[in-house]
Amino acid sequence: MKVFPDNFLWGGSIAMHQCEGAYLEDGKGLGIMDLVTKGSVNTPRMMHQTLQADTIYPSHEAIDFYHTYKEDIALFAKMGFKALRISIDWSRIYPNGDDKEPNKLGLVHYEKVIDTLLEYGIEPIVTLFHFEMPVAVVKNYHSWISRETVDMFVRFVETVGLHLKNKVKYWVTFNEMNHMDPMSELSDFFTYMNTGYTFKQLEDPKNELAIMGYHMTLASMKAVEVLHHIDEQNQVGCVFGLTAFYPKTCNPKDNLEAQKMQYRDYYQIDAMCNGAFPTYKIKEYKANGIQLEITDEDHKVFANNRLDFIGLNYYASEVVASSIDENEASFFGGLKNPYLKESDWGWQIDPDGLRFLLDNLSRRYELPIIITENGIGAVDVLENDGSIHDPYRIAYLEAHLKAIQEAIEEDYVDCFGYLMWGPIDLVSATTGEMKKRYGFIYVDKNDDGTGTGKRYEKDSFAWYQKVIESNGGIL
Ligand code: BGP
Repeated sequence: MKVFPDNFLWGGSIAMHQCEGAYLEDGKGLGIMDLVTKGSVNTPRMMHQTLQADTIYPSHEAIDFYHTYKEDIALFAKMGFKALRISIDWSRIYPNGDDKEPNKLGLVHYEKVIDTLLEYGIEPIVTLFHFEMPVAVVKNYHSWISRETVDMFVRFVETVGLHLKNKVKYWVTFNEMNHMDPMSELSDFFTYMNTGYTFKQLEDPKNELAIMGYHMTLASMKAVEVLHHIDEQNQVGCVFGLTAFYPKTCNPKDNLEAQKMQYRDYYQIDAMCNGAFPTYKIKEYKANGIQLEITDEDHKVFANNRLDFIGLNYYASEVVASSIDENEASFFGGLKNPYLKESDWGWQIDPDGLRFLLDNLSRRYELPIIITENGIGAVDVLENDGSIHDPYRIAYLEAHLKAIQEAIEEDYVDCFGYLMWGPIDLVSATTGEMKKRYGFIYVDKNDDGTGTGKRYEKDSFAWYQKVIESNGGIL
């Protein structure tokens, strides 16, 4: 196969609340993801107001990356990674959000992680909000409902941006805030991950979710402003988690439904790339009795801080129809697609959906795009000899990489990197399980907290090494 563009950023993506553990070490404050239980494919994770025994594993220990980062990064380097996307957990830097001074131990820790990456020539890509909000910000400031939270977040971004100046060039403001559209069916758990609130805890969910979505969008754009101000070389993007939606039939009503679902994910990208909060959204809110407070200052922020790139998280596609029979429903509530297979967790595997979205984003915004997450959660078996055979993972990744190559070659998409999700097994965000594994590296940890924590190379490890070495030529 034709090789990928020069300097293509091959690598992986992880989030600290899913791998670090050490949840109260070195002055870290309690984060919203420290208060959730483990779930399963059928049972959503539960949120607690206080710490309970069943919240303790896996998130509080996770894979102990806080202490093992050196060894783990050495393994990423062995695979030939050119880039690693990590997050910086807000609650390690400002444990309460409004602390007078940042927590130095937190800053020093992340600087060491980044120095380790740089020693191996791995480009750090830093996400500033990956569901990692101090619980105190929810309790004392009502999360994103308050504008003070926007200011606190921007101060956190500035602190980190200044501390890591000249070390980090690629920044991601937020991960998947697009699941915050109050006008469509939302997942309660995604709302919690973004805001620390479940639906039940909100007085007027539609209104409050609209305000929070707006404030997060504004916070993202202010973060772009601050990071460009700190260093004009900084490249700042935002990550969106998109699903490709297909109409069930050629009934025009099904097509309208599919388009509606697709557009659901775009209002914040429109805001961040088009220089204004979209008029269609303001009108839609107004028609539903929702009034946003948009100041003159906000208008300026929108006008002057376009993103430098778009990050795309992609896992699956969905089929929708104007009316759905519940028996036909797939994992995400859409319909099962008879042309596709699904993962052990019911996510429909569809590389063409990735090409569809890449082309779509590229034509809408004409910005460089990086795949910031893509992968398959599966049950892996550790054999007695320490090997793990995961041909399903290789097949999934290979098919998606081919789709990206087609998007670059045939649709002229400017895609500058591929960061596979979860290059090392970590705690699943939606279910809290360890057994839903994504990695090239197996971690001997189980859902009940047992296991040695030892790392093993799966078959896909050597495969990805060859992919990177050949710049995609072996695909
Ligand atoms: C994305 C999140 C990640 C990650 C991934 C896989 O939405 O950004 O944090 O976890 O999904 O999902 P899961 O871990 O639930 O399988």
